[in-house]
Amino acid sequence: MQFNSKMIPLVGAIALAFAGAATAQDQVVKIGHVGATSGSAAHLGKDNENGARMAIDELNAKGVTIGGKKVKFELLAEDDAGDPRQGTAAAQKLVDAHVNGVIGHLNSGTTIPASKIYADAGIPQISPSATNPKYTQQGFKTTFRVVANDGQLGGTLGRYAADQMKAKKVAVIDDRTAYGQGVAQEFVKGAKAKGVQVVSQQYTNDKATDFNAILTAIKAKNPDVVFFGGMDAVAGPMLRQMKALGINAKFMGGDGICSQTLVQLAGDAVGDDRVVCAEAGGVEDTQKKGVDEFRAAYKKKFGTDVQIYAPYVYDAVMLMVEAMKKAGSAEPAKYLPELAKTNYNGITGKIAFDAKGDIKNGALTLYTFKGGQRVRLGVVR
Ligand code: ABU
Repeated sequence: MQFNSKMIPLVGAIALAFAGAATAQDQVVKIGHVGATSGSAAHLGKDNENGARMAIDELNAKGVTIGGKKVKFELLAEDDAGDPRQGTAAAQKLVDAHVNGVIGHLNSGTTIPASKIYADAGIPQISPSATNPKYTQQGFKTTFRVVANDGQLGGTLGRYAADQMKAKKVAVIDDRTAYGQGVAQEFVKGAKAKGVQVVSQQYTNDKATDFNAILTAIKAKNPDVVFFGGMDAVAGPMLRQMKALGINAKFMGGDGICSQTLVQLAGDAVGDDRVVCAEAGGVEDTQKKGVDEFRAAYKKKFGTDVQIYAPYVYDAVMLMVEAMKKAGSAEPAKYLPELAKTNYNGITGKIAFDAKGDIKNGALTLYTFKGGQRVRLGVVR
């Protein structure tokens, strides 16, 4: 058969069809991702998953060689709905699929039980958002985290309430999840150490919508600040109900409430400078340009804004692949020692791990909301 110019569109179409696919010689490296992509935290789970997809697509477009072989990355994305049982089922599914590494899960309540499954299988896991300290305190060699933990989050917010917001009396609510309970406890410790009085401690759950009883009890104590350990899906309606009850206290929470979505959920009850929250990563002025570029590229690709942790997920994938490149292998046992020695300059900053797998010198970024926008107050270490 003679090649002629009429065949060019056909050749082009075939080339395009194969451009993103692995060739017979390519080594396939499977990266698992797990987050709650259904349920009330679906916007956050999807945000994390999109961060992983950004990294994987970029790596495949650029072309990566590991141990002399061209590699094609595949993202195996699972939904755990924020439920611990579904979290362990998703983890087992990824282990059975022989993933080379896992990024996730979104929630502490799923990340912690899943981490035993990955550890038993020797598969490295990097959490980009689960902040409960227990995750990295279990003695597993496979657990890593690229954000600060609840000790830093809650403690810093407790001290901030005393020092900057001049709070004398605080009320505390948590949603009884591993994250909500943990961050609230740390807030209490931080605030009490500064002489702040905890006038009311109340409990809800991560699916609750009616807070009338607990807010009425809190109103009677007239706190300066209400701290909520939980997620934005619950914090939004809670803020609305605080407003309806005439509770004018400031409102604080950890990273789980620190999304732009809080504004949609709370409406004008979010107020100006009323809410203070913290993201468990510190984007310094010098990194802001890189993160802003990431946000713009993310919006172009997915048609939506970054919620909270997509940039951290992106960095987690990239540093995992760097460890594979350094080891010359994507085999978990071979690249795990390189992962533990990570010294990576990501878009979210410098990432190195301590002996437990937590980020060294972890930082927080404090935010408030003004005019319906999340506004950065500063980075705290
Ligand atoms: N860190 C807030 C959201 C995820 C979690 O730790 O449960």
